[in-house]
Amino acid sequence: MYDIKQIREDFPILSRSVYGKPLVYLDNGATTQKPRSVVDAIAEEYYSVNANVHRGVHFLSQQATDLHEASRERVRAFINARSTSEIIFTRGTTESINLVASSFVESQMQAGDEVIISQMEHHSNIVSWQLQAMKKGIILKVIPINDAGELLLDEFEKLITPRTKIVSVMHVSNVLGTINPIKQIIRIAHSHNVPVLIDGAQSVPHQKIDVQELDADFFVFSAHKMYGPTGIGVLYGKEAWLDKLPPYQGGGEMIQNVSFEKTTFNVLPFKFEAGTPDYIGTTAFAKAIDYVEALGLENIAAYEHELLTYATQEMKSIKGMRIIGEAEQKSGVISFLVGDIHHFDMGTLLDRLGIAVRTGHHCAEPLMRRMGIEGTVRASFGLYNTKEEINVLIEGIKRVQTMF
Ligand code: 7TS
Repeated sequence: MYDIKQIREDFPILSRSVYGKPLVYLDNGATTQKPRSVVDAIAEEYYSVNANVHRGVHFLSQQATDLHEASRERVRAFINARSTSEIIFTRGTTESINLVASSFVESQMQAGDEVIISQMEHHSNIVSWQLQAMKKGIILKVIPINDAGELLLDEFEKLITPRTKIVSVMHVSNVLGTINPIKQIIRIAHSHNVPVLIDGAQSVPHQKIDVQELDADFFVFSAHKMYGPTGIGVLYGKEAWLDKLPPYQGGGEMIQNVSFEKTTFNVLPFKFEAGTPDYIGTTAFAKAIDYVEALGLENIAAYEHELLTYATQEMKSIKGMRIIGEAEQKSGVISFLVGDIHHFDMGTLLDRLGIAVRTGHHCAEPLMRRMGIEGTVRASFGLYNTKEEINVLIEGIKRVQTMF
């Protein structure tokens, strides 16, 4: 049962007001709010368990380690990875991509080799590769999109050459809402023996992910966009690939034996986890997974789709409305511009009405250039949003319009 009233009560922040108006939080693409169970887990572990993990014989350290490793198992089951060796905890999507880009380019690529990304990528999936490309003379190729904001798959296949070593694309666009056909992309890339990294930052909170069914080689996401804590993310990688990649950072936890002459590295997943991990964060992250799984990702997806359909229909009735991103397969993200009202003005005035939306280029400047705009206003939905809130947004947009 999708009891929206109960759900909203689980998120204390949703009942606060902003400028004397009830908060309407529509910036879930940037980060989601946290249910009580997630926040409580953080306090409880600090109050009653806290100790560093993987290194103590004492009781608390064992208990903290058990909680931390149970969270890894929780993540494994959540995305249906084969083994916990394939689940690396990172600081977030950005760090996960940087890890793969750094270790993959270093060990698997030569000058003149190619990486394929897409026109709609978040800067984290552009700049991470660019930084490595500059060092080694790697070429970045870009899958183009159509005006609706969909990847051109025929063009994608044409970009693949014998020098293509990896494809790195987002699952769901944080700007357009487009759900990319990643299963097809992975199939095409694999038919040329090219591995694929999927940036799942905007998909994991909204649909069921099965990394084995997708056959993704790497899959990355952030806890904070799925009702979990900040500072925790995941790099899933197939064991065969992770075994081939060198460590990303050096330090404690990631070693087996160290001498000044030679150091041997720890087994997976610890080889990629240098230093004290955010073991409190991972416990809270597991609670966030419990939360979305209790509701059911299929139910969340269906509910959010209903919100998207309703909001799209209502927004289209506004004069001068231009929706950026009209892909057939779309997630709960609506980017828009109204008449010649600047996105920043629209966002600022909506904020005064208690409505939190994001404005700007959304860390996707190349996409903005492709769409011929500087930025958008973006409303992005989460599992706790309501049609009433969408009505407030629509009325808000109309009110802003009358001011211009
Ligand atoms: N990839 C995608 C598709 C994203 O949407 C984001 C963040 C990231 C990567 C980076 O995630 P992080 O957790 O490492 O920061 N996107 C947004 C957004 O749309 N508004 O604020 C952050």
